[in-house]
Order: sequence, then C-alpha cells, then structure tokens
Amino acid sequence: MDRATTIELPPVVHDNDPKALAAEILSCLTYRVGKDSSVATQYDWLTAAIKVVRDRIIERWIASTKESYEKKQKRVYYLSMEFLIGRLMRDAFSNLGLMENMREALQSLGVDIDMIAGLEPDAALGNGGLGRLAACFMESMASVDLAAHGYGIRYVHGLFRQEIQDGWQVELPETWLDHGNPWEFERRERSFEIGFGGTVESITSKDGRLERHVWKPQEHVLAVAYDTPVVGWQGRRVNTLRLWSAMAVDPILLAAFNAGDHIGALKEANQAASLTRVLYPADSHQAGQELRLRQEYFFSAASLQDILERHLSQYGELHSLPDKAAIHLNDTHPAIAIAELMRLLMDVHGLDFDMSWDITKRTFAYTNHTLLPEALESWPIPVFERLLPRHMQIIYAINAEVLLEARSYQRYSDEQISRISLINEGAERRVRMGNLAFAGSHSVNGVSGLHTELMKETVFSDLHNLYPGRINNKTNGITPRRWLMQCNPGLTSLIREAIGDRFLDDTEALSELNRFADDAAFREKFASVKRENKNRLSNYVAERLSLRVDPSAMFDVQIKRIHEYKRQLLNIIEAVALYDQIRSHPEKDWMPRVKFFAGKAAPSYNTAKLIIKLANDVARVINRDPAVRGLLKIVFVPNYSVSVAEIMVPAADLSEQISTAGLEASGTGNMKFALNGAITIGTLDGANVEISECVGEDNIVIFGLTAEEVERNKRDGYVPRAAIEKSPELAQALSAISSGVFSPDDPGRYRDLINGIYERDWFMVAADFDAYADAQRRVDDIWRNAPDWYAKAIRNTANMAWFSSDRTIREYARDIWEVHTGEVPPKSN
Ligand code: 26V
Repeated sequence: MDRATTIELPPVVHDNDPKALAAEILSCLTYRVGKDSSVATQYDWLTAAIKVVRDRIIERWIASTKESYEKKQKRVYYLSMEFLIGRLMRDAFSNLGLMENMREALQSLGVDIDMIAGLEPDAALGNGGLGRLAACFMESMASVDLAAHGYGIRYVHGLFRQEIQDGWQVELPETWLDHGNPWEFERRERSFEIGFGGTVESITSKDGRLERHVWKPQEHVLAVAYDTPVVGWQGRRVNTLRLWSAMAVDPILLAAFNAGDHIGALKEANQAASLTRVLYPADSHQAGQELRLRQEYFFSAASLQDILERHLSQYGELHSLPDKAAIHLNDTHPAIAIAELMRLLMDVHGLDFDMSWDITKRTFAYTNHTLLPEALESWPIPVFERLLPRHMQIIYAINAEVLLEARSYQRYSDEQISRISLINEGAERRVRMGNLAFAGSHSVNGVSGLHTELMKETVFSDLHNLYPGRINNKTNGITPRRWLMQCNPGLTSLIREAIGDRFLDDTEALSELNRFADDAAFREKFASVKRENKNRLSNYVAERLSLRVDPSAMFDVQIKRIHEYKRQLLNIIEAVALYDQIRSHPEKDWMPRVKFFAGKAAPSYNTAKLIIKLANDVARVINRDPAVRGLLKIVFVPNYSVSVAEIMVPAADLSEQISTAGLEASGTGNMKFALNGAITIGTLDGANVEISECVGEDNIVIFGLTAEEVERNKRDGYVPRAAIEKSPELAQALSAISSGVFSPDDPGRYRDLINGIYERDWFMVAADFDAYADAQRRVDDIWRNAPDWYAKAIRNTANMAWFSSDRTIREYARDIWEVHTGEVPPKSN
C-alpha cells in the first residue's frame, strides 16, 4: 500500500526570539486556550507556553517519522507497563535550547516560568526504577537518533499521592489529567478492538484436516491511541510514546442503546474504560488480580496490531518482521505479546507454527529487572484459560516445543525439565511469564553485571543451560539531560566554565573534570553549588514540613521505594544507635547530619508502611531532644516523585545504597546521586559494583556482606541472635525501638518488626549492622576534611559518564536490536 503524497506546507519559520515567542504565547492563549490574558489562570499560561513549544516539535516529529519510513529503517518498539516520566516542560524546552528565550518571553507577559513549571503535574505512570528507566530510555533513544516507539498504558490515575498523617502513609488518588494534558494527541482513528474470553473454534478442511483456529472472544474493548512526542537532545530526533486508553466498542453500545437498555449501555462503557483507570502499585506480592492480566493483554495486543499494521502497510508481508522491527519487553509484564504474535501469525495470517515461532523469537527481546521470587509473574491456569483461551493453547504448544528441544538436547532430569517448563505444576497450576519471555526471545538481559551473573546461576539457570548465549548484560543508565543539566543548573554552569560545552553533547567529556579535583578554587566553587542546592532543599522542607534544617550539616539521603530488601530499616536503626552515642558521649566531635528519607510503600505492604511510621516516630523524638544539640536530624519528605527527586538528588552529600547484596538488580538512583557529586555509602550490590569500579574505591564507601557471603550465610544457617549479641550498639538500639521508646502511645508497635530481626532477619540487617556503622564513621572522617570530601565528590561527577543511558541504549542497539544509531555528535568546541 502506497502512502498518499504529502501536501507541502508553506515553509513555517519559527521565530525563537523572545519578543516573537511572547506574541505567539499570547495568540495561543487567545485562540487555542480560549482565554483573555486578564482572566487567564497560571494553568492557562502553562498550556499556552507548552503548545507554542510543541508546535516547534511537530515538524521534527513528522520529519523523523518520514525519514525512518523512507529509509526503511528498522524500528524499535519498547513495550512497558510503566513510564515514570515526571514533568516534560523543562525537558522539552531545554532539549530544544529554548529555555532562556521562553523565560524572557513569559517574563515580558508577567509570567514566572519557574512558577508555571512547578504547576505541571508529574506523569507518574510507574512505580519506581523500572518505569523511570523506560522514561530515560525514551529520551536517550531520541537523543542518539534511533527510530523508536514506546508503547504503554494511559492510566487516568498514576501512582497514588502519599500523605503522611500522624507518621503513617495515607494513599490518595492522583489526578494528573485534571487540567488536561497539553503534550498529548488523541488519535481516535488509531484504535483497535481487543477481545477477552469466549471460545476457540477449530476449522477443518473437507478431508477432516485441522486448518486453523479461530478465537471468538466474548467481550471486546476498544484501545485508543494517545501520542506524546519525545524530544531528544538538541531536538535531533522526535520519537513517539503511544499510550493506550480503553473505551467501550461503539457498535456494542449502540445495540444496547437501541434495545432501550440505556443504563446497561452506560455501565458497559464504564466497565470498559475502567481497564486503564489505575496503575497497579508494585507489591511485595504479585498482583494476582485478573484486571492486571487484562491490562497486560490489552496494551500488548493493541501495540502488536499497530506494529503489524505499520509493517504490512510498508512491506506487504510478515516474513521480514524481524529485520524491520525489534520488540522489547520491559520485564515480563508484556510477555503475553509473544503468544499474541504467534496467534496473529498463525490464525490471522495463516503461517505455520514453525515459521511463526522463528519470526517471533527473532523479533522479541526481554529484560529482567528483579530476582525476588515474589515479583516473578505467574498466572493461575484457570484465570488464563478463561480470559485468553487461544493464548493458553498456544502457550501449551510453545511449551511442547521447548520441552522437546530440551529432551533432544541432552538428558535433563525430571526436575530440570519441570524448571524449564512454562507451566508450574504445583498444587495450583500456573503459567510462568518469565519462562515464556525467555523462550520467546532471542535475547534476555540483566541490568547490571552482578544481576546478570545471578540470573544465570539462579532463576534462569536451566534455561541458560538450554539456550547458552541468550543471556547478556546491559548495565542501566540515566539520562544526563534530566539528571544533571536540568535538575542541577548550578553544577552544569560550573562544569561548562571549567571544561567547556563538549560534555553536553558527549557525556564522556566529563572525565576532564578529574584534573580539577585537586584545584582548591574549583573545590570551593563545587562546594558552593552544593550549598545552593542544599539551601533549596532546606527551603522546600521548611515550607512543607515547617521544619528547619541546617544546610551546613551533611545531607545524608535515602530515597527510593520502601522495601525490606532496600533496608531503610538498617539506616533508621543506625540513626537510633548514633542518637544513643551522641547522648552518652556529648564530649565527642560529632559531625552534624541531616538524614533524609523519602519513598512510597505499596498500599498492601504492611511492613513497609510500618517502616515509614518508624522513620517518622524516630524523627519526632530525635528532632525534639535538646541533648542532640542539632547534631542529628531526621526528615521524611512526603510524596516522593520524579520532581521531588530532582530537588533532593542535587542536594545530597551522601547517597545511601544499602540493599542486601544480591537483591537490588541495578539501582539507578545510585547513578543520579554520584553524577551530582554525592559520595555513595553502599553494599556491593547491583550497579554499585560498577560505580565503584568507575569512580575508584577511594571515592566510595563500600561495606557489608557480598552476595556470595549472603548466600553462604543463609545456607549455613545464619543465626541473627548471635550477631546481635556480638554488637552492644545494635542490641541497645533494637531494644529501644522494641520497648516503645519511640512509640510511647503504642509501646508494642514495633515489637514484631524487631522480633523479625531476631528470629529470621531475611535481609541480613543484623549481619551487616556493625560494618555499616563503621562505614558511617569513616564517612564522618572524610567529611571532617572538607577539601578531601569535595575532591572525592568531584571525582564522582567526573567518572560517571559511562552511566549515561545513551551508552546503555547504544549497547542495546548494537547487541540486541541490531539497529542504527547516530554517531556521537561532533565536538562542539
Ligand atoms: C512488579 C509488580 C508486581 C505486581 C504489580 C505491579 C508490579 C510492578 C512492577 C514490578 C516489578 C518491579 C521491578 C523493578 O522495578 N525493578 C527495578 O528495576 C530497575 C531498573 O532496571 C532496577 O534499577 C532496580 O534495581 C529494580 O529493583
């Protein structure tokens, strides 16, 4: 099918001069927002400003799309249930180099750009690391000039808003679309019907041979596309993030309406739309709800129909799909897409199983983001069968193929076979989505060196043995545009002054900063930028929590999802022990510290919620105690989000990355802090290992058991009680918490939590406590010597370039997707 020819637009010359921009903003306010400047709200100004910049994006967007079509470029399709984007305005303005002119333009209209920037709601369509990684990847793919589409769900309610009431987390609905979303384009015409339930019919030929299967779903829901342009650095390329929203299918509604069932029709419409109403909060236990599986299938199936339609309209056949499309599975959440592609190829396009399976495997690749057994997805067969009967059959067929391969490859034991199987034959039979994703992909990657090795040794050891070479590593990264240039303009200017502008285009140039680590004048400047950022955070905390903190104290920061394996509890217990020491040894030279915490707990994860309460209880007692003399303060910053991270990361002196070794797949917060000149205190876990290699052992504080030692401890019958008895400080802190020193209103509140450490201590808090406390005192010693501290801090910033998500994406492009990326840009000075 040929495309209609484009009717050429008369060349539109966008004048980016502040005066011209101001006139355009005013005109947009009038004609597109429909408001007069005398009655316009700040939100109206925000909308007008965004739309004026958006106009400048659209031409490049169309050009990027056309170029990849004309050059027949292979495209990457990144399927993710989560995109934790945050705000887009600063990102787009700064990537297009329009920030300063827009500031001036708005100022001339009496509008403060920082004020309206603060009104833009965060697009919080994700829980944590996995969703934020998807957002960094989208930005990097556009920046390295890679033709890519992100596919996800347009949740009406993103991650819940967290309030802290009386120290407890309270979850409130988040409503990011309240004022409309000026970034998105609704594409009603781009919609697909998605089926659920029903039956499968077998069509046989006259001579009784089975010809094909036809799935007759019982229900249908419409998936409607909403597109957001994603601008790369310097507007080089604009890619599309396509999010699907659910709607009732019109004919079904119409039939009900015509039959006089108006209420029924409305109910139906409501039910259909509820499919994409909320983001599931990641839980300590996997969400077993059927709605989650529906969401997974809904967005995977819509994306695949879209991809196939695009491919067919350009190439007219499907055998070339793997050469022109790389479909990436961000975790197992879209793994059902493997069975859906098989269904489309066989049942709709008439290919046989072998051909379909070959095309499928060459098209898909899968990233694993966690080894925690409770987070590995599996679905009860009865639920699966009822909702997706044809996919269930296909999964059985794939399983037969894989097990046949396994049996012919070598003599596996029954146990090995049962671990390779896509079906878990337990008391309750379940479909293992990880095994499906593994079997249906040509590449399976982990997200840090350590995590990838552990994948080979643990969850996927048998599949790794069967398909050696399929597992590979791609260490995560972060976009330096958002996580340095935008969130830390002070540091960015200082670096430009020192080494010029080249690092803006080529992050590797940051290494030139190394030679300034010993330059006293530069160190002073670096310290004063940090101080400015700390002032900003202090003001934020003063305004919101009516709490004063001293910006000259060390800012010690742990911000991330609240989870036992991330060990916020270890940090809090150490704070209690330190508190005790400060009170009993007032004569010692204690280094003033402010410990910041922020993060959300899954609503049903009670232990995590109790840890939040503990942090707040401990904070209340310590912050009020005059004997502490301001040497230690604890602050829990509510409603952690991308925007809150953008304030806290640049203000941190110390970055807490203290997970139980072997359990954090990578971490990406660790990278953000180090890039912004914080020193890490951390275990040898996830990407901390590689950070340590890059910044050098002298510039990071590593402590605690290694992943191997944790394993050995567990195997050899670790006795936490024995570890506690060896450490009087730990014993004392645990007993204070357990006996109600911090919870006089409910002295038993923490008894079970602390008993858990005595009796099980799954996360090795007791085993690592002394090493952690010692490491904290080493941190104090470094802090005592300011020039030494800042020299290390500078070396962190200077040596973090490798963790740019541009590097990660180039590796995916080269090793997994086999697609073209632009060259590293020419040096601009
Ligand atoms: C699991 C579930 C279970 C059911 C409900 C919804 C839901 C949502 C997400 C997840 C899995 C979360 C996995 C995850 O976020 N992993 C993190 O991925 C980061 C990026 O690779 C990595 O840096 C973190 O170490 C890893 O924990």
